[in-house]
This record gives sequence, C-alpha cells and structure tokens, in this order.
Amino acid sequence: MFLAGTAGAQAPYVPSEGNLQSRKEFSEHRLGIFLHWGIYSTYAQGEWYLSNSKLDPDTYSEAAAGFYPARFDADAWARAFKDSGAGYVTMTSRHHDGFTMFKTAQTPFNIVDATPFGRDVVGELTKAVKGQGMRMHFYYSLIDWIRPDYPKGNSGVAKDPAKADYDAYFEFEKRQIRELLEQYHPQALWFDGQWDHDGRPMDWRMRELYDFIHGIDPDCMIGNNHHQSAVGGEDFQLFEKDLPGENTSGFNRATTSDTLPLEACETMNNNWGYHVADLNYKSVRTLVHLLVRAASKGSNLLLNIGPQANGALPAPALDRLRGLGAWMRTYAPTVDGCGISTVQPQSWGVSTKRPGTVFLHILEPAAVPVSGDKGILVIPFQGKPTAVKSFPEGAPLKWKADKDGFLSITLPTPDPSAIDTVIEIAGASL
Ligand code: FHN
Repeated sequence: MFLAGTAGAQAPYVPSEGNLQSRKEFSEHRLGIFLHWGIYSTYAQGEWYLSNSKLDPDTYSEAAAGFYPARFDADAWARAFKDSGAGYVTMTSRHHDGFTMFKTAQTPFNIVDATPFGRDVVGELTKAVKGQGMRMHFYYSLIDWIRPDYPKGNSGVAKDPAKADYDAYFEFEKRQIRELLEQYHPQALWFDGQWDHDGRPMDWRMRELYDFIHGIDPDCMIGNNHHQSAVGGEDFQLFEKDLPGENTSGFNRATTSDTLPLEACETMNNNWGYHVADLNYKSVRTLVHLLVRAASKGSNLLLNIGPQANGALPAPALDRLRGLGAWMRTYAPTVDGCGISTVQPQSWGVSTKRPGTVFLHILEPAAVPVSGDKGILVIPFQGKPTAVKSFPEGAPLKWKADKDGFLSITLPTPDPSAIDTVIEIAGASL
C-alpha cells in the first residue's frame, strides 16, 4: 500500500497511526473550502497577475504597502465556511508570487512586516476555523517568481539565472514550513508548482522535504498538485479541475489511487485568485452535482474562493456557500464519509455508499424512464436490499430484485427542478 514512488534505495514510507487517522477524518468531510488570497487580490486580475502582466517584481511588490483588508473577519469567514457544510479550509499561505500570508522570520515580504495591516491573517483564520471544529490545511507554492534563488521554470518573470541556488531556496522553504507546522499545526500541507519545471530536469528533493515534514509532525498529511500519481511520502492524491479518472482540463496525468484519500479542487467561477471581471460563477445546482459526483468517486471536493483585497468574500461566493449549506443540512449524510458503490454511474446520476447503505442520487431527473406517473429505475445491483426508501423522508418505495441481479425501483416521477433526488437502499450486506 505504501510502496508507491519508493523506487531504488529509498526506504518505504510508513505513515504514523495519527496520519492514518487524519486520512480517515479527511474522508469524513467531502467538502473543503480553498482560498487563494494574497497581494495579487489588489490587482483583481487573478493570482497569476505578476507572471501574466510581466510587471517588474519591484513594481508588483508595491501592492504590499497598500494591502489593508479592513473587512477581513476571520470568525465571519469561518462561520460562512462551516455553514456551507465544509469540514476543512485550505488557504494559500504563500503563492507563486512568494508573498507570505503568515508571520515569518524568513523574509520581510510578508503580511505582518510588509503591509500596513500588520496582522497574521493565516494565524487568525486558523484559530477561527479550528474554533468552528473544522480542520486547517495550507497551500504552499514550490515556485517563487520573485526570489532570485528559485531556479526559474516555465512560468514567471525573467531573473538573473546566475543567482539561482536551489539548495538555498530549499532551506528557506524548510524553515518556513517548520514555522507553518509549529505555529499553526495544520492537518495537511498542499504543495503546488512542481510542474513549473516540466521539460526542464530538476531534482526538487521532495522526498527529503516530506521526510522533514513528517519528522516534525508525522500526523500532518501531505498532498502535492504535481498533476501525477502520488509518490512515497504523500498522504493524499490531488486532482485539479477534474474528478479522479477524468482529464478534461489537461492537467491530470494522475491515475486514481485505491489506497490514498482523494481530493479534487475546482474554482467557483473561472479564477482561483480574485478577478473583478469574472462573474461566471457556477450555480448551486452545478456545485452540488460536483460534490456528489466527487463523493461517488470516493473523493473530496476542494471548492475555491478568491477573497477580495478589502478582506470581503465576494457576494456570489457567499451566495453559493449558503446554497451549499442549505443542501448539506439535509443531505450531508449521503456524501460525508461515503464512497464508491458497485452501482456504476447512470444517465440519471450516480451513487454513493456507506456500510449498510447505498444512496442513489438522481441528478438528471429528465433521464429517469417514466411509466404513467411513475419513474422506474432498473439497475444492476450487488447485495440484498432489505428496504428502499426516499431520503430524507424515509417513505418506502416499491422495489423488486430479480434473479439476474437487477433491482427495479418504482418512484414518483422525479421533480425536474430538484437538485438531487436521493433514494436510500438499506441492507446489512451492502
Ligand atoms: O498555478 C496554480 C494556480 O494558480 C492555482 O493555485 C492552482 C490550484 O490548483 N494550481 C496551479 C495550477 O496548477
């Protein structure tokens, strides 16, 4: 189970008991909130503004002197995330522009020392998130578009290549990561950027970094958005803008993992960082479907919000959080802690499972075959149902299991406006 990526002389990675417990807890909450927040939000053009605009880094960095998120209220953010039904929050502690959003002694280019705001927003949010009973995770960029010691990859602005010194940069990262672990005790670290050297051979020394992290906190889970299958030392498998096993965005060369927890991240609109012109927010219906489809593949959904420079969460994002919360208040038991069932995806929807129960999620009511005023589902089904009911009402539905392994269920014609009509199939053998 833990041998992946341990080729050669590398000792196999053996996760701690606490780490295994973190993995279990992680899958008990299928929804996480991703936050891309940094000084790039002042430009309101997304988090890649420095690289895309080709601004001189010194000019770009002046945004720090004007960064004053007066409306930032960690408790209000944490409440909004909790009310959405999320179980954890993953915040960018440092993105590719290298601006550090936490209190650090390793660089003056940080929220406490370089901004008039002077507050450790990562620290405040961590406290608030944990206060709501949620877990805190940190995104940490392996890329730095401003530090001269980071060896420039495919992205970013041109720098003096003679100053590149990965060993020095690696030590800087380790010192910052130690700060993250010791100051905030996150449940997970989420790395990003290894793809920056695709086609440019580079030894990132990731296993060394992972061992360093697990040496400080063996229970901390590590994920890396390298767009490939997980390797030794990693504790969960990431997918970007696609669910496991899919690759419509072209990012994911990863195969899905049978052993590690899975997490797929997605934007609420089209950008990760705040973009003033991007109002292309997905509907609550689309987001719920994404969450359900993720759960049906045994994956979490890490749903992103790009907070504004003034510290406010964008109004459309708050609206989507409320919509998700309204759904989760009833249906969380059909996704949280649920995984893959033997019922394959159907034209009308998908299924999730917890021991003793399979949930059918009718996401496309128009695809349900209808007879008179009844909907009829016929599905290949393994195991013996003892009852089939509507969820959450618990109203018994007529069903019949035939000897060829098909289960047919008669239900009221599904309401075309319903976001998700859920049917619960109970049975000790399921
Ligand atoms: O370049 C980043 C991007 O800004 C964002 O952070 C996403 C989140 O998955 N990851 C990278 C692109 O793969």
